[in-house]
Amino acid sequence: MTDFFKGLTPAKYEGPESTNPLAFRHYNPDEIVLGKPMKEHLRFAVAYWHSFAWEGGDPFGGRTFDRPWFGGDMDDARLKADVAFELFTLLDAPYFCFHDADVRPEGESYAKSVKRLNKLADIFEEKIAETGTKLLWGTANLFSNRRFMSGAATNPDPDVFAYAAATIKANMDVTHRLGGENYVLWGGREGYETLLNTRVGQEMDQMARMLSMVVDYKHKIGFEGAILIEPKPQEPAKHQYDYDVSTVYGFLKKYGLEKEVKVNIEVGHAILAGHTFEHEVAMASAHGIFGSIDMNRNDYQSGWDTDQFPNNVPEVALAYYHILKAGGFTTGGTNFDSKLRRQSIDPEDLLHGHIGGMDTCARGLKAAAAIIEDGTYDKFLEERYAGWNGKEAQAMLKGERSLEEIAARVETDDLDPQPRSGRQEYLENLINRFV
Ligand code: XUL
Ligand code: CO
Repeated sequence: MTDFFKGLTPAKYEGPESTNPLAFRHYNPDEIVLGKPMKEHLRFAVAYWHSFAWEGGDPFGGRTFDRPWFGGDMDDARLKADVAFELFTLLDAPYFCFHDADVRPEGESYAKSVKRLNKLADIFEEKIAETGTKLLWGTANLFSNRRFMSGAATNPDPDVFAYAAATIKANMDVTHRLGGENYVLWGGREGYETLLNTRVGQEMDQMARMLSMVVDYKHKIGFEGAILIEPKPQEPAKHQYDYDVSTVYGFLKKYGLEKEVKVNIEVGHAILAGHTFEHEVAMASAHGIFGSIDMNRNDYQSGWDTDQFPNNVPEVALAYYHILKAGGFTTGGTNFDSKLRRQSIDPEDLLHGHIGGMDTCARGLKAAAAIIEDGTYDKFLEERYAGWNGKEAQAMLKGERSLEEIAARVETDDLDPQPRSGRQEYLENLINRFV
């Protein structure tokens, strides 16, 4: 044990009446919701980068956090790993996620960086066995180092493409070795700052080539997890190719990868793309590519990706409603891609952030389950589309009628469809009964 979380004890479920700020009031891991324990629905993960690697800087000021591992050598990396697994244990978090750059100091060469990554993976292997916390997903950081400033897969320099490919390989190997359940690709630099210096067609071909190699390699090494793309419209690049879920789907379809790759959807990224989070989940489900979620929230006034812990139950409830309707998570889970505010400098703040986030998600999940169990809402939707069950409607949908045939029927039957209320206010009131 380190003394980082000195005096803090594992968070326990104490029920909604508890006034203990370090207890769960809604997340009760073993409570059965729609036939299975809450923890199996939610599959929480802690993100290494925000909680252990981020130093609390902003564009106007540097480090505000004072962490004993910020020296950045291999001993510090080991200490960071010790503290990370202590937090997972205090929260009883079933999963964690990391980038290579979060866990190991960069080496002077590719080979040295990989060697260090593998050292950390040895440590993780032991800790996973010891604590039972598992790896939800691994990923490569292909955006912080200056070599990636003009992109990784989409870089105009093929040597950078090669370096990125090698880095992804190393991270897939480690993710596979650690029993990771997914491998994520988020392309913060896969886009452009100005079209003046960019060939978008060529860059998208490069990106698809990289993704195809990732899929091939996954099969070659027998990695059974899902390959996930994480959409985001911009930030850090001014425009990113993985703009939103539907853009990613079109990209996958164009390059024949739509059966191989799914999406990891992040709340804040959905907002930046001008959508709601539930919109992105619903679209992924409709396209058949729903994989996992990065849970957080954006500040609605700021216009950038603030990665705050979630605390809006009605929003989270609608997202979990769509996740449940999509069949729930299989390999995916709820990863807290959420960070403390830079003034929240105490170790205890890491607990407040995660406990509040886990409770918010638990309330959202329970509300979503209650909406489904009640059935009124699903029945409304069923009835709204019931006309499509008719014989002629089905024939139109299946492509058994041409435009001329339909035109003839409209004329013969003298069709005169009457508008029906969409009942938005009724539905908003209905949903409010559960949140
Ligand atoms: C950045 C972001 C990343 C990915 C993993 O906005 O969300 O942390 O989740 O690279
Ligand atoms: Co994310």
